[in-house]
Amino acid sequence: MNTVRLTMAQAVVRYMMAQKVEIDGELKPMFAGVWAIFGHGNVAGLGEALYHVQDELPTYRAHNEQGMAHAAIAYAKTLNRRQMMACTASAGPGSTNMVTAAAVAHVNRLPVLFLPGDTFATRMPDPVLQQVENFHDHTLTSNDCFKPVSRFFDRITRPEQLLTSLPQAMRVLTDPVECGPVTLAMPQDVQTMAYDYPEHFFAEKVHRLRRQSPDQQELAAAIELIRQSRKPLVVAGGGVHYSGALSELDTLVSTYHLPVGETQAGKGALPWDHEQNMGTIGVTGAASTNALTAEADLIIAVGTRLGDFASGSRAMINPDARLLCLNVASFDAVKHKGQPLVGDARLTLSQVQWALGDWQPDGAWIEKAAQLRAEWNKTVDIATTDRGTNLPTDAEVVGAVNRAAGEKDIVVCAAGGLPGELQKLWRTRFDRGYHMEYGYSCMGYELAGGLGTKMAKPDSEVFVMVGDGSYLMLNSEIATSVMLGHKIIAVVLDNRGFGCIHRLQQFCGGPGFNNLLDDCLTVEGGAPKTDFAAHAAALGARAEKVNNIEELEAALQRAKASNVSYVITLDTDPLLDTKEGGSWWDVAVPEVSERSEVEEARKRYESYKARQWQNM
Ligand SMILES: Cc1ncc(C[n+]2csc(CCOP(=O)(O)OP(=O)(O)O)c2C)c(N)n1
Ligand SMILES: [Mg+2]
Repeated sequence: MNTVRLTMAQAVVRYMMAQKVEIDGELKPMFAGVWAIFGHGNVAGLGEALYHVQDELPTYRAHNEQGMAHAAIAYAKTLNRRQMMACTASAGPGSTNMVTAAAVAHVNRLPVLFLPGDTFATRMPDPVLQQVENFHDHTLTSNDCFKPVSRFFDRITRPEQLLTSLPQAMRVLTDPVECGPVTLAMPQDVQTMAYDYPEHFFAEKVHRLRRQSPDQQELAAAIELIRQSRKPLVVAGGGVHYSGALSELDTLVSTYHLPVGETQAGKGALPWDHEQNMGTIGVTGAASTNALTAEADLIIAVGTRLGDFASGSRAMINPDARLLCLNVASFDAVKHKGQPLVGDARLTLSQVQWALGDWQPDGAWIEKAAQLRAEWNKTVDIATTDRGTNLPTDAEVVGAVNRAAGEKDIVVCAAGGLPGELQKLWRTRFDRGYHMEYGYSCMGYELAGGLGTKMAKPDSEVFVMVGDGSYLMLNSEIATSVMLGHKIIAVVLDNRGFGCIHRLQQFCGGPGFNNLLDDCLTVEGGAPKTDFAAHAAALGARAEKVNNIEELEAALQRAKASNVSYVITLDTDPLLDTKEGGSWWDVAVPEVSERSEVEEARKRYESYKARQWQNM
């Protein structure tokens, strides 16, 4: 057998470069690049290996490990999980900085290859700098924190273990059911150890999306269920995108006049103005879709995890409704009181289409849906119109950014009040035009996620909408976007605090406490006013502050003309959000309190819990 003598780190890199993906008949590299922040845990091993292959597999230097992993996650999401990136960090803090990002990837089912440096396998120099030294278990290192948030975890303690570990890693990264983060912990000494690897291990490997056909019995039962329905509603989740089932969904819902509600991850599955698109569903959903959800006799959930935001914490769904769960993962297909239909969305939707024959929902249901949809579209028009005040609402800002966005442009967001406003109000005809990380809703995803999105779609303008809280939590990848020349446009909505949590606190009967900066412990005179424009400019971006929506519209044009990342900041109202649409969200309220407001909130809470119980 022909062999090649490589270090373990060199072998990992060479294997990564051999992985290809076929997209629309074209072969592309599976790994578009490696994000790296070096330290003693990876600079000599992986660092040396990456240095020699820069032309083929670029290494990107970031400023924060969590941020770079957010960029990798956003890249994979934008490309529907078909291409991805790896992230390597030094042993200890560099690597544990990526644990939160691994959780983001895990909950959103997005592939990232994490290569954290690890302490010496030989343990000869122990304890090394940044080794946590677990007192009771010597096999534990800080990288064990990745275990609960990785779909596959291994620690490579001998170079030949790659021969069996890397194929498993690739299986998980490319499998539509298992897909998620993979962590291969890399002890720094083992990274540098040489081994005679068989040449064939590095032969080009082409990955193609595995499409699972539905089981014919499950399909027959599903068809039966649909044929019995008079008032059906389809829920489109992220799985519709990942399966590339857009046109199959369109054909099915157009043929049978099925109203569709989109989840946060599903938004964009149909163009916003498609006749069957009722708007979004759930806690931050459209009034139209939510009214239909409360009345539908059948919910056909396609490719969704059915999280609380989609189901209105279960209190919104008609308790007498049946639920059909079409999902590639049986894990998701059995949720709620669902009847499972396990299979790839694209294949299964077209098989459902063929089998339904001449069935149609009730005419009155179709009419009702059309009417509710028209009403909701008017509501959105009004909410996003500039009212000319000096302290605009998030909704007015969403309107301005949406008007500035072209057909192929993308909005990116993750946490705060904005995800709710955007889910209700943002309009796109581009299937990947709405990029919301609302599985983990991780503050600090936004700016770094915008960078990864831009790297995946360089021809699209990427608008990052971010609150002052999220901006201050993680903004360092603005500097990376400038350094790499991947331009993002960020709009910072400064309402001087955690506006959405303040509103939630009030809804739960609490007084303003520790959310808005004015309600926090500060020095006399209050918290300093952050100059976001000056901050972004200091990181190398172009930046300006505007005072109202009119000025924002003009600034957005300057931002579009810029070839460098551009940050626009404006003061916004912390108290006002869009009241129309939406539904209850289960956030537990204290059973006893000295505050009468809390007791009232508890009573309201219990009434919703009773409704939720009907759907358990
Ligand atoms: C990492 C992280 N920490 C805490 C939270 C809980 N949380 C959700 S939104 C929010 C406030 C966000 O503030 P900002 O970005 O200013 O948006 P706003 O609520 O003002 O719209 C907090 C603390 C979170 N989602 N992520
Ligand atoms: Mg805020």
